[in-house]
Amino acid sequence: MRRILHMDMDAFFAAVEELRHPELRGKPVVIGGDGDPSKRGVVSTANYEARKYGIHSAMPLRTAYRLCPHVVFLPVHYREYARVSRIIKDILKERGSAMEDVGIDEAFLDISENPGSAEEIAREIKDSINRATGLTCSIGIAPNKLLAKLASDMRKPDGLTVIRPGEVGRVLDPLPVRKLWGVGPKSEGHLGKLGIRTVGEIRAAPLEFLVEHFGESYGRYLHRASRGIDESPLVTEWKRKSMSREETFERDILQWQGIARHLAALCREVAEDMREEGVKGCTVTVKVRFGNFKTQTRSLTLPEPVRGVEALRRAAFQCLGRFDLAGRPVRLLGVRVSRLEEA
Ligand code: TTP
Ligand code: MG
Repeated sequence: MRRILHMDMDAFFAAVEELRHPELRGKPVVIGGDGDPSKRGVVSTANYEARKYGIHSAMPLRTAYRLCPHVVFLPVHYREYARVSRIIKDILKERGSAMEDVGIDEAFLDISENPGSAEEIAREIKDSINRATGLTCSIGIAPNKLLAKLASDMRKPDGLTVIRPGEVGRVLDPLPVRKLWGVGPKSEGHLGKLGIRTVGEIRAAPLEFLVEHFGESYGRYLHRASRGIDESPLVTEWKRKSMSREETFERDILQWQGIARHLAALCREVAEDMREEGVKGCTVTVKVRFGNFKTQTRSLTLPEPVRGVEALRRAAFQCLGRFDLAGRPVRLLGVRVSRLEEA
């Protein structure tokens, strides 16, 4: 049984500013843009005091001011947040578990092999982060990434939530569909028109119905996600890298056949590299540099990771088809596979 931990800092930018300016404690604070609501700009984050007025990330600063004129507005000091973020990530890395670095204030850890109960491990991490930075975070622990991320969001701020395999239905069913990773405002609208507002209602829908309305890949995803099923691996740092080959030609190539031959050869080389490294990857990118040094790329992300030369070549030629090659000599050609995972 896998045990995945998700950590998310509470009101991160605002919390760092409150540390730097203790006089802000207890006041509603908004971080965003130049910190001047009369200028253009959006809210990066609001502390929990300010959220009580309905202020949230991505809202125009002007709107935030209208909702609560006595909010304290501060500009974004990104370098300071990045510095604190590094301290937090180092604490997580020190534990020696595989880590996926998700964003400035978020990470997944695979704690399947760690001794101790989920609660003990989470407490230790929360305490270490708090001692080192003075900040609080929320932690979720569950059998996979999908559920761990949901769990960390359930009791914010300073939360600790464990979802055990037997509780998945009870926890997921009442949640609004938007809480599921991968359900944005568009899908939420589409689901709503079909009378589906909660995760439980997605779960009650037959697979065929979901596939009919959302397509094969996303329909299947919804079917699985609504049951709390997610086998996606952690994307740790080494897996983040890509495998690529490129070739600069002695003479620019104008003939499509020539370009196609070189592209096929590059695909064979990349596929061979991937086989040796034991990896597969979802995103295929083709790079073309033209005779005038103008460089363009076209990418394709596949629902299933590619590994063998055949699948890679098919994807690469789809990318090639999206360049306007007519009458333009090609100087360099490259193929890259990224979003790698273990094969
Ligand atoms: P979040 O973790 O989404 O938000 P948060 O940490 O401020 O609050 P919560 O307690 O709900 O986790 O994002 C982390 C930081 O990323 C946030 O402090 C500011 C920044 N951010 C933006 O700049 N723009 C955005 O739209 C969002 C969502 C976040
Ligand atoms: Mg956060």
